[in-house]
Amino acid sequence: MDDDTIAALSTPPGRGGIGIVRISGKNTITILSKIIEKLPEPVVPRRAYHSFIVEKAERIDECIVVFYKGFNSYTGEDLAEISIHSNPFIIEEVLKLIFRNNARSALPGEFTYRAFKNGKIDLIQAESVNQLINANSRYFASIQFDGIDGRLSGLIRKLRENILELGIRIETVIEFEEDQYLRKISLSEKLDETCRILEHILSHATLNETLNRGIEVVIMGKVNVGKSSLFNTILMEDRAIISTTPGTTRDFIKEKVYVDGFPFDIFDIAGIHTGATDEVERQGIMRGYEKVKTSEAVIFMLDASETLDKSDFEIYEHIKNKNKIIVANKIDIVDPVVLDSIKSSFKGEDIFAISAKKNQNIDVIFSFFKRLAQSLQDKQFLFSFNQRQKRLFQELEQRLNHLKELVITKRVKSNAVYHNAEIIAEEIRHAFDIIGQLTGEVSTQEVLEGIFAQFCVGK
Ligand SMILES: Nc1nc2c(ncn2[C@@H]2O[C@H](COP(=O)(O)OP(=O)(O)O)[C@@H](O)[C@H]2O)c(=O)[nH]1
Ligand SMILES: [Mg+2]
Repeated sequence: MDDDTIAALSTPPGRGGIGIVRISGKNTITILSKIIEKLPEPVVPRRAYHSFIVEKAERIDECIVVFYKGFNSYTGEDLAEISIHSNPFIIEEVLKLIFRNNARSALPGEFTYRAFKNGKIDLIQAESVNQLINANSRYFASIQFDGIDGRLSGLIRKLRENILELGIRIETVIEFEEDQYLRKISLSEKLDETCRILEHILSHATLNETLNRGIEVVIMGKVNVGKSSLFNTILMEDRAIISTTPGTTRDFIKEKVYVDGFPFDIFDIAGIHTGATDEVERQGIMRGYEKVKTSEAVIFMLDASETLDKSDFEIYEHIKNKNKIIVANKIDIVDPVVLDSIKSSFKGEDIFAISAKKNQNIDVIFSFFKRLAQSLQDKQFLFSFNQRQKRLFQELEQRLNHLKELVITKRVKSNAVYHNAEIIAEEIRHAFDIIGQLTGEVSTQEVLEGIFAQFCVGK
């Protein structure tokens, strides 16, 4: 099946200036000779040829054809990219014509899968291709691009070399148990170095969902302070129900906004007041606190038109250690004395006066969002993991920590030979196996299929 010649539309389906159809496999050149009106013989790789797609001497569309000779192509095999007009009917006709000439439709991710199979890229890079295509922000896309570029793969190769070296050393110990020379063999330095590489990777990595899904910000405050009004002002639409009856928003509503190209998930939660007797509302409040725990930041809202009460302080206790902005709402109707008293009640905190209803000073919220995005960027995440990679890296960390214990604590001082060498060797083999799973060297067909099935067709 991996021998089949495959074809698919590689640009998004729909109408547009250009659609690119990709063909990959050993029949590529024969197919081109059959469906392209005139192509020189031989076709020069990487040259753009202007011609026409023809079937039985009838022209279907004008095209530009570029041929790539394997191994110097994306997939590593002979590959052609045919640019035609992007119209669903033309594309269907051209694809059917290709399929009639000894090719079949590519499966999701099959082009990238072949690139992986043919050693053009490793699994980490292949996964980055998919994550780049699906990236939701410019920033996230750039991290993925680095993944394709192989920066993470390079470090993993280093880990692999180190672990391999550790393996060789311990196998030597096992093999030549009696030898004097063994006194010189040490694992701890190499192991420390390996741990440092892993630590570097982990400390510069983020789980891509956080940044890609959205930076979560919860609007927090007791009932009727104007949370839903602010939520709507931020979104510039009437999504939340605004009401003068306390406790309208019973659970929470979430919406996405983009600030500086970063996705933010804004949560409008149930109003909070300590005297909430209504069971449903109480649950909403509890869920609000739960949401705050896992969120990136909080907008804590006070009502500047009224004096503070114990609910405000209770909420403050919950959120004071979070990344936050405090806003005093309703400045359009405020008594300046109240605003001053609010400020003096939260000494050391910046309090921004806004009006959610009259859209006054809302800029402070967006500046806050920008600062948040900036602070995330400043953390300089170099890599991003998907769930599969995260699980494997965690497992590797555990294995290496265990190895450290085995190597350091169990070593008998007087005897340089590791008396627990067999266990150490076993643990090193496990670590090595994890590396193989990361790069795809030891992945089963099932695992690979699962990964590439997440791609779209044509990639
Ligand atoms: N004057 C004034 N009223 C506001 C402002 N923001 C909200 N309100 C009013 O306060 C009441 C409660 O607002 P709402 O957004 O539902 O509060 P929530 O319970 O915190 O979600 C409504 O009557 C709003 O019109 C504001 O900036 N100025
Ligand atoms: Mg509300």
